[in-house]
Amino acid sequence: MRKILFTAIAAIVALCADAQNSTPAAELLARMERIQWRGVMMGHQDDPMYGTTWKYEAGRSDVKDVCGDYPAMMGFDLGKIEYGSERNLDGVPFSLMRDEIRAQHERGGIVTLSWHPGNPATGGNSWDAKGRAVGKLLPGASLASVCDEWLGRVADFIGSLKDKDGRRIPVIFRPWHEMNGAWFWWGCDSCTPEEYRRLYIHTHDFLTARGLDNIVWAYSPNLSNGTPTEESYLFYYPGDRYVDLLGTDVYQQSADNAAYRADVRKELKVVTAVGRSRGKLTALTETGHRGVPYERWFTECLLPVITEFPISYVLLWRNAWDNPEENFCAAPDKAVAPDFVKFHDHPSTLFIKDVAGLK
Ligand code: BMA
Repeated sequence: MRKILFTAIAAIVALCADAQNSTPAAELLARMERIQWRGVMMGHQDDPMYGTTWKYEAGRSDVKDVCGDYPAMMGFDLGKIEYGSERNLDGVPFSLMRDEIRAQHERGGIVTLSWHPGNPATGGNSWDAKGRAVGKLLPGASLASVCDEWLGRVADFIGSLKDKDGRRIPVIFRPWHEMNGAWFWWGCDSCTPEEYRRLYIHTHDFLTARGLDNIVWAYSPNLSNGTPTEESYLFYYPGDRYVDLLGTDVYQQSADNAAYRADVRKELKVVTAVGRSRGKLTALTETGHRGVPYERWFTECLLPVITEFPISYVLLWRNAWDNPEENFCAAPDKAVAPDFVKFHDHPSTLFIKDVAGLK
C-alpha cells in the first residue's frame, strides 16, 4: 500500500514538474538554476563569429583557441534586424547567427540576445538619444506601427531558432538594456520610467502573443551612479511577470582594478539581494576592460568578484576583428591569455565542457 502511495505521489510530482517545465524557456530557467549550484558560466559576445585576428571561420573561437573549451554562454546582437537587414550592426549575417545559435545549443551551451536597434524617431543609431522615441512607440502613439513592425522582425528571428527536431531553442533576451544611462534612445534622458516600463511590457506581450515560448526575459541596467539600493535598481523594472533574470552591466573604466572590483561588488550585492527576494536568476550581463591591459585581469579582477555572489553567468563583451581597441576577452595573441587559462581551470568557472552534461 505504502509503495503504491509513494509511486502515485512520485508520478504526480513528475507530472507537475513536466507541466511547469513544458516550454523551452521554462526548461532553460530550471536548467540554469541547477547549473548555478556548480559555478558561474562564462560567456562571450559574438564568440564564434570573429576574434581579434580573424572573422567567420567555422568552428573557431578566441576562447577555444586560448583554453581548448568554448564558452558556456554566447551572446549575439539583433541590431538592424528591425530594418529587415541581412546583417547586424557589426556586419554579422543573421543566417550565420541562427546557425551558430543552433551549434551552441547542440553542444550544450546557452545563448543570450541583446538588441541595439536604430532610433525610429530620428533615423539615427541606438546612441542617438534624441527624439523622445520611446513615448512615440507605445500603443496608440505616432510610431506604434513601426514598433510592431520591428518587434515582428525580432519575433520572426527568435521564432526561427529551432533544433534538429524542430523544437524551439530557448534564448535569454535582454532588450532595452542600460536604460539608466543616457547614451541610448531608450535611456534615462529620453523617456520617463513609466514610458520605459510600458515599452518593455509591450515588447514582452507582443512576442508572447506571437506564441514564442522560448524567451527568458532579462532586465539589465548599467552600473549606477553612487551606491545602488534595491529601490534604485528597480526604478525602471517592468514587474515580476515580465522578467526572469536580473542583470547588471559593469565595465572597468580606468586602470584602477580595485575600483572595478568595488563597482561590481556594489551592483551584484543589490542584484543578488533583489534576485533572492523575488526568486529570480541573476547575472553580470556585460563586463570587461577594453583591451584587457592588465595581464592578470581575469584571475585578479573578475574571478574574485564573480565567485563572491550566487550569479548564473558573466558575459564578456566582443573581440572586434575590425576595431583593435574594441576587445574585452582573451585571445591567443594577447598578454592576458595565460591568465585566462587559469580562469578557465578554476573550479568555479563553467565552460562548455562543464555544462554540456548538466541538462
Ligand atoms: C557596443 C560596441 C559597438 C557595437 C555594439 C553592438 O558596445 O561594441 O562597437 O556595435 O556594442 O555589438
